[in-house]
Amino acid sequence: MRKVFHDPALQKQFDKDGYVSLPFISKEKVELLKQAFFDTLPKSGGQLGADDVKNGHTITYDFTFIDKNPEYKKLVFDIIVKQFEQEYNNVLADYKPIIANFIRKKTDGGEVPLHQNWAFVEETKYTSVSIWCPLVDSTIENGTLQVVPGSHKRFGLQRGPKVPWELEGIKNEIINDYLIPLETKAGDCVILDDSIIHYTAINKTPGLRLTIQLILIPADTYSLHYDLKSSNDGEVSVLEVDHDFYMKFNPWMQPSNVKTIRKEKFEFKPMSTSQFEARLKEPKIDETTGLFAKIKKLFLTEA
Ligand SMILES: O=C(O)CCC(=O)C(=O)O
Repeated sequence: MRKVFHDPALQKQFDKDGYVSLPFISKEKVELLKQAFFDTLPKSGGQLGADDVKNGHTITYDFTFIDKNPEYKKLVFDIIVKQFEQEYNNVLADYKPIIANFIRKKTDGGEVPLHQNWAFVEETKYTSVSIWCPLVDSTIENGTLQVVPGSHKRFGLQRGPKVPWELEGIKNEIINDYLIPLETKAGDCVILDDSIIHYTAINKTPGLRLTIQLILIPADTYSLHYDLKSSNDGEVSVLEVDHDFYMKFNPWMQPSNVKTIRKEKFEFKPMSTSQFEARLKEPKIDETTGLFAKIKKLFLTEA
């Protein structure tokens, strides 16, 4: 498995839990980025809303990614990468950024439903990460990040905007019984495996709750995107995409002009809570494939 961190201690903790928390940017950068969020807002094209998306569901979250103006998305990406670059190069083992978000929760709003981030790389060999860095102290009251520790690389391996999620039916049970909140000071960060199960609640405070998410992939691999045309197809397309694709793309759009790497069989198998519980204790997908797993298996058989 390709490593994520320079530091073996961070790598070990990340392999076990699916995330690590650490100090990240200076107070000056926190202020600069907060200012940049408000300064650039006039260039925003507005968020996609219920009228723009097919199923008409209300969108409860406010992410740069679903802004209508690709130029604004690019601007935000450049600003965030410029401020984060030195810090992530110090910590991550040769990673490149592909998507950047400001995420804002206004008072009494901003819930981000329980989810795993999309798959961005071949996850049996590589790991994509999100650097989640709040620009104000992030607390349980204002809707901090909550994760299911150890849930990375175990669930929903074919993840994309239109692919149904095997845990959809047990979301409430997971929210009630398995999450732990990661209260995080402004400028500190959580680096998470994009396959970890996570959630953020509404902001119950009068104050602003503003955070950054920067998604990065190993510099030596391509970025992929899982696309499902229709749920009765029985297969998903794995597309090769890049940073530029994501600047123009939104979750309700049909991808076009992109290379198909392969098609994979897709079977929707909703999980029960007991299956979920059992899967949490089983090996991760990167422990069950590849040479490393074969060697481990050999040792186990011979022991
Ligand atoms: O900060 C939030 O509210 C959502 C964060 C999130 O879902 C992510 O970074 O993937």
